Amino acid sequence: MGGIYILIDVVFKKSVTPVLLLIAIVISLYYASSNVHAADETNLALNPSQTDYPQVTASYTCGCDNVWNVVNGIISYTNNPRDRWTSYYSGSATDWVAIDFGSPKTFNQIKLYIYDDGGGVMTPASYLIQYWNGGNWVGLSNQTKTPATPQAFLNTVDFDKVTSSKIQIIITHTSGSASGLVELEVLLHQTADDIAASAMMAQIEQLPIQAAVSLTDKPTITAARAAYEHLTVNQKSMVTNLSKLTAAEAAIAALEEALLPKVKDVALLSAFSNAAGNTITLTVSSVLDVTYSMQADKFQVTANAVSIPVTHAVYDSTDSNHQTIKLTFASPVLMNATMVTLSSQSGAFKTNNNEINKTIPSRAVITFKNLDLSLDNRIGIDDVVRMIVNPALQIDVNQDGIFNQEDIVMILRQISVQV
Ligand SMILES: [Ca+2]
Ligand SMILES: [Ca+2]
Ligand SMILES: [Ca+2]
Repeated sequence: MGGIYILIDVVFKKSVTPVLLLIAIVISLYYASSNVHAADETNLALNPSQTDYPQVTASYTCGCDNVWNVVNGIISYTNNPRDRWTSYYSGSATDWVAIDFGSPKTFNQIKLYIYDDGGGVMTPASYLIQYWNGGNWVGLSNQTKTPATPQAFLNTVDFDKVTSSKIQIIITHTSGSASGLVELEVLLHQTADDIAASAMMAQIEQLPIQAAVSLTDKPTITAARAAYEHLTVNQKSMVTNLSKLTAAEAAIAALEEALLPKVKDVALLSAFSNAAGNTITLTVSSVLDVTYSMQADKFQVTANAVSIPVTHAVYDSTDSNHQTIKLTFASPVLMNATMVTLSSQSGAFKTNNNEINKTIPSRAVITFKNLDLSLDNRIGIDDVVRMIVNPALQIDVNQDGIFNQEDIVMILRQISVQV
């Protein structure tokens, strides 16, 4: 605290011997050290300029003193400099000194530097501190006065943190004497735990709100959690905005969850085997994720009740819609098959909106032999016409329950590619 003088020769007004001088130095060192605030403890009452806020007033001030002396940052109990407010000649049993901060301030400690000249100005009988709650003057909660009864020099009052724009100190004078104050300090006194908890809360406050969290915030959120876990139990109990951290963590968990593939039904629109009998072409209802490694062993094919191992499952690069899968076999195993079924397990393929197929139960694959109704080893328009006109021959390709234009279009595609 720059600018503070600790001069206590008033205590030793009589002849100051070298021993008393030594005592005076020791005492002044004691008061100097007890007056050191933690770096972040600002005296909220300080106003050496005597203008604007904080503003200090009193019920009465001796004409020889100045009430602004109690907020000037100087602590001098001597006449050099003369630095005090006194109620000398007020004639009242009590007087008050009030500080108006001009705006709400948060504090939990007040220090009174009491002037006592051992004569006309004595340590008060008692003092009462109140804060303005916007409508009334009210007492401070959980006050601890050190010392319990007033004494000359420093008196410290600790209490629960309060936010207020004004305080007043009502002083009851010692009978027959006036009271005096050299300085009044209003502080937000912080313990090491307070400082640790405040730093943690500031770190949490920097986090984005839940709705604004993105995955790039994860390192910041993880760091905040690590810092919180590093606190002691007592420090943790003082962190009042932990819910913001847990909300940010929940947001990260939700974003990461959204990245995981969802298992969804993906409709299989058509399944045709080719004339050569070595390929089944599957068309699915969704656009495929071509970066996903398809799982050939998750497709099961049986031909005339015999299980056929699928050698490869590949994306059909000729399909610009990216909805076609080709299953290939080492030999023309399906060439003459008429009863081919296909099933697949979940995870066989993935769509580009991050959906993995659910298990597809056994369904018929339409073989070359199923379509070559004219038995001439080619699929021609005559085969298709024959199917259209004979309901018994119609194939519901997409298995949606009806045979209609959609099915016919898919069958017509077999003509061009498999003649
Ligand atoms: Ca002062
Ligand atoms: Ca034919
Ligand atoms: Ca259909």
